[in-house]
Amino acid sequence: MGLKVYGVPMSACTARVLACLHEKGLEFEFVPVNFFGGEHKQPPFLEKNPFGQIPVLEDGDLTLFESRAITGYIADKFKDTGCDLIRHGDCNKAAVVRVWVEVEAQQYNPAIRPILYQCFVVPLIGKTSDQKIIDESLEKLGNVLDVYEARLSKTKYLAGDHFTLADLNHLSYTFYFMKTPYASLIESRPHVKAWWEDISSRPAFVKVSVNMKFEAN
Ligand code: GS8
Repeated sequence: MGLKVYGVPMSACTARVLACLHEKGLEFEFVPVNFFGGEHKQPPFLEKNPFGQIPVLEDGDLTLFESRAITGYIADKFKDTGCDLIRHGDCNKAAVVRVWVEVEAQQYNPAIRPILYQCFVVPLIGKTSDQKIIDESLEKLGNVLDVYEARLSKTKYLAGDHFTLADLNHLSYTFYFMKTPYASLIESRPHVKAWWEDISSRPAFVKVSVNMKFEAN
């Protein structure tokens, strides 16, 4: 019984998990969910994730949801395969990785997610984007990116001089953000821009991003 991912390739949270699996060079089965048909809200899928969201990972008898918990699990379980995404050999370095994993989840994600929702999802369901939400979120995101700019002027990656789970967890939302009219928030900060160009060109993510096909309105 191998690894199974349930999701949709264009979904950013699914892409986060796929990027991690490819980074580790792991074999897995991808099980497409009929998202637009509402399969994730039906009982068989709700047994895997009672919140009715993709992605889900199955590893034998273990079923996991929440993409960041899944990437953390993959990084822990397969720590000796591919690059060590949590710096397991050094407790202090691992703690710094976990700090920046939390920064992505607690600071970056709440700022960037509403912008992506307004630019990609709202037009898809035939509604008009709310520019006030976008503007407020852009301001929040700019403040977070100022911290990143200062950090990345000292270290190549967020948790130090090695690519880690902290960087990986940023990939899929930032990929879609760069397709919005607001990409200058990244491009105008030289260290953030260099970091983005570096992490987004990693072969594992390139493999995933070719299937991320949402278009911004
Ligand atoms: C969010 C998953 C999510 O929003 C995670 O896995 O990181 N915190 C969770 N999934 C969306 C698809 S976009 O990637 C989803 O399933 N939405 C349907 C819904 O919320 O009803």
